[in-house]
Amino acid sequence: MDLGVITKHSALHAKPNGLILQYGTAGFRTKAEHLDHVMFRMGLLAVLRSKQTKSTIGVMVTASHNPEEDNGVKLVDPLGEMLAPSWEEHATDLANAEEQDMQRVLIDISEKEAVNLQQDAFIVIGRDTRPSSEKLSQSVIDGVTVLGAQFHDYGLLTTPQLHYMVYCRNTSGQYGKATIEGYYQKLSKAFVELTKQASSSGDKYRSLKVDCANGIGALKLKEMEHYFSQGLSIQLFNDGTKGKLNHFCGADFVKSHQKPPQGMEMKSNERCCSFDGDADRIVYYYHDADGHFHLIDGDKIATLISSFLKELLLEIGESLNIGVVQTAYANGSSTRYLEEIMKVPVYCTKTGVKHLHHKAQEFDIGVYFEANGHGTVLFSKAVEMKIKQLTKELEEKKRKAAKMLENIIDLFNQAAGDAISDMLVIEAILALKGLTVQQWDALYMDLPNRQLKVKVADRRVISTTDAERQAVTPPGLQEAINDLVKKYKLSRAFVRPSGTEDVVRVYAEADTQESADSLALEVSLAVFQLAGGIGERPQPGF
Ligand code: 16G
Ligand code: MG
Repeated sequence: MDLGVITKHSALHAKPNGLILQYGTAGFRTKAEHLDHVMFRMGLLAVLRSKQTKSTIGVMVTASHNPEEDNGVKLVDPLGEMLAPSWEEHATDLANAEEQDMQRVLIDISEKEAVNLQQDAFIVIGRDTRPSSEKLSQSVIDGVTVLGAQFHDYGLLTTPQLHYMVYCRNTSGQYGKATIEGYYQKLSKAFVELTKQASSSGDKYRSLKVDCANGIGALKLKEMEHYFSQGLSIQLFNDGTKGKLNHFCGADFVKSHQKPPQGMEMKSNERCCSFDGDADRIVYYYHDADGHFHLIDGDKIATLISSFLKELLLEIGESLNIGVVQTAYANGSSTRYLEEIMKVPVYCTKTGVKHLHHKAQEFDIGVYFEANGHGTVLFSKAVEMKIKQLTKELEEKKRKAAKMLENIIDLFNQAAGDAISDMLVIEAILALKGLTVQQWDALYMDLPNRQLKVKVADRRVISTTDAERQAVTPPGLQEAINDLVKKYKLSRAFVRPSGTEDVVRVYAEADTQESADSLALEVSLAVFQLAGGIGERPQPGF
C-alpha cells in the first residue's frame, strides 16, 4: 500500500467533519451529498476484501426504495451474498475514521484479517439510476485504483444483477456468463422452456402490468423484454421517463400504504406488480370488480412457489427437505397456511435479507421471502445435480416434472432476491397451473395488520430476542405488549428498532382492521412511554 498516494486521493474525497454513519442492514444509506468519502473508502475496502478472499467482490451504488435524494453503497461477497458481519464492522470503522486516522484503520483491518497485500484484486461495480449515482461510483473507482486493483464497471444494473455477476465470476462461469446478455439469456431460456409446458387451460395471452418505481428495473426490463416475449407480454409504468424515483410508486410504497402506485392504469382483475427502486423486491396486486384493492405480498409469493415446488417433488417421487423462511412481519395467516395446510416447515429469522438467506441455505430447497417482497429460492448443489440426473433417467411424466424443476433452478437468482427473476417464476407458475390472480390471492386471507413508527430519543434502548418477536429491554415493555395483545382476537404484535431509519417500528395484526389499528396504536403508546418517546405522542387515525 502506498500510503502517501492514498492520503493524497483521500483528501479529494474528504469526510465531512463529525459525520458518523453505520453499515446497516443493507449497507450505508443517507443523503447523497454526504457519501463521497464513503464511496472512496468502500472502494478501498472492497480491494482488501478481494485480496483476502482471493475472489471478485462487488460494489453496488444504490439506496433501493429510499427517496431520490438519498444514495447508498453495499459490498457483495464472493458467492453473491451480503458482506460478512466482521467486515461490516470494518466498513463502519473505515467510513467514520477522520482523515488523519484513515491510514491506521486501513492497516489495522489488513492486519486483523491477515490480508496479503501482494495478492491481486478484482472489483465489479454497478449503480442504479439516481442522478448522484454516476459520480459516486466514480469515487468508488478512485478508491479501487488507488490500491492498484483491477475493476469492471458494469454501469447501470439492478442490485440482483450485480450479485449475479459476482457469483458468475467466482464460479468460473459455471453459474452463468458474467455479462448482461448472459443474465438475460439464462433467465429467458429457462422461462421460455418452462412456459412451453403450459397447457391451454391457462390464459392464452399472458400479460402483466409492471410498475418500475421510476428506477433501474424499467431500463433492464426494456432491454430484456424481447428475450422472453414468447411467454409473456409486459406493459411498463413509472418507467423513469417522467416521475421521480420511488415517489408514490414502487413495491415499498404499495406494500406499506396498501394501495396502488400512482401512474398505473389498473382495470379490474388485471394482474399488476411493482418493483422497488433497485429491482430486488416485487409485490403483486389487483383491483376486484367492486374496486377493492388486493395486495399479494412476499408471503403469498412464497406460498405459491413452495406449493408448486412440493407438487413437482411429489411428481418425481423425491422427498427433498424443503423449508420456508420468513420474518416476524409474515402475516399470521401465511404461516398457518404453510404449516397446517401445506405441511411445510416454517422458520423465522431477524429482518434483513442476509439472515433469511443464511437460514435458507440449510435446506435442500430453501424458500425465503420477506413480506415486503424480497426473496428467492436456494437449491443445494446436491439437489441441482440430482435433478439434472433425473431429467435423463425417469419415465416420461416424471421426466417432465424434473425438467420443470431444472428450469426453475435456473430461473431463480441464487445470489439474491431478484424482482425480474421472481416475476418470471411467478408468471410461469400461474401459466402452468392455469391460475388467475384472484385464485392465487384466494389461497388464504391475510389477517388485517398495521405498521406504525414511533420516534424515541435513542432506539437502541430496545433490544429483542426470538427473531425480534420479543422485546428484552426496556423493562416492562414486553409485559405491556403481552397484556395489550390479550385484548384482541387472533392478535400478535411486536416492536423493533429499524435498521434503516431512526425510528422504532411497531407491527400489529388482529381479526379486524379496527382491532389491528387499535392494537398498533396502544403498543405505540407503550413504546412512547417506556422507551423514551420524543415529539408528539402517537395519535389515532392513519
Ligand atoms: C433493508 C433490507 C430489507 C429489510 C429492511 C428493513 C436488505 C437487502 N434489505 O431494506 O431486507 O426488510 O431493510 O428495514 O437486507 P427496517 O429495518 O427499517 O425495518
Ligand atoms: Mg431494494
